[in-house]
Amino acid sequence: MSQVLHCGKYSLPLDRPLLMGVVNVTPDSFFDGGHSAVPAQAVAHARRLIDEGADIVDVGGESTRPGSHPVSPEEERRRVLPVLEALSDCGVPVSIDTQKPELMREAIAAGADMVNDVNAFLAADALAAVAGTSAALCFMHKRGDPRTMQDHPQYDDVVCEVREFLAARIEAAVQCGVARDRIAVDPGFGFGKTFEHNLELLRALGEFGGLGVPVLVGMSRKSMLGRITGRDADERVHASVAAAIVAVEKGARIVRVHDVAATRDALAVWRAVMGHEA
Ligand code: HH2
Repeated sequence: MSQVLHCGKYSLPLDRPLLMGVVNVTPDSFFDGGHSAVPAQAVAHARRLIDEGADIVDVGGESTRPGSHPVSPEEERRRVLPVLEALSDCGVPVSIDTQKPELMREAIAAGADMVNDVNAFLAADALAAVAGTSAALCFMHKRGDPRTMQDHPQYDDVVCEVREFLAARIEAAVQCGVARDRIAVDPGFGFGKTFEHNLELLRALGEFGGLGVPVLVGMSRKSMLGRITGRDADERVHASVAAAIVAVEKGARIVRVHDVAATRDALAVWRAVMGHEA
């Protein structure tokens, strides 16, 4: 695997776990909906996460929580473009979390360094929108769409099926001219998976290392952690930090989190114990 992830204007070293801080410019995200719904609030939140140690900030204008409804392209654009423009000089790569090819293009023109697509660039034109740029691509696995994805998801072998899907998406990107050192993959915790599927994927995360690109994991505040702890999303910080550490221990190179400061401190302890420099 490459030792760096090429990400627009940046090259991110992969020899230590990277923190991707979540910035949801939405009224309805499952945890932080409404906290940063106005662009100025979202920019301030992103800058706070960067001060806390975020290596990447991931800006999204459409909730993908189970049961959510899609937003129009105009509305998504209105939410995120001013935020991306304001963050273009923020000092860390800015990622756009979108499934819409047109917005991918506009976001990159506005300064985005990475495109994080929970639909794995399956929309017509999505790969073409990003391939010819220098932006990094994160391919996430999901089954179904947010409205129905948690209605009895079924797999014969969830680990094998998710891994093969991601391997095929990497090859599709490479065929379009995307260098492997611009690619990250994500098993997509909570996206068309039962609680048991999520745990199976986490236990087997090491098997995704063979894909040859960095693995990104997002479990922060998600309902699988509520199921384990019995706590609501606003009380899941400790569980989220624990999940991030387990993911890194199992080989994740990037963790997508709402709580950057807490996760950064926990990762610093983990790195010290593992004999890495602080
Ligand atoms: N999870 C969410 C959104 N984007 N992207 C990747 N690569 N991996 C994830 O696990 C992932 C993601 C959902 O979390 P959040 O953005 O906090 O909530 P919402 O979709 O309700 O805005």
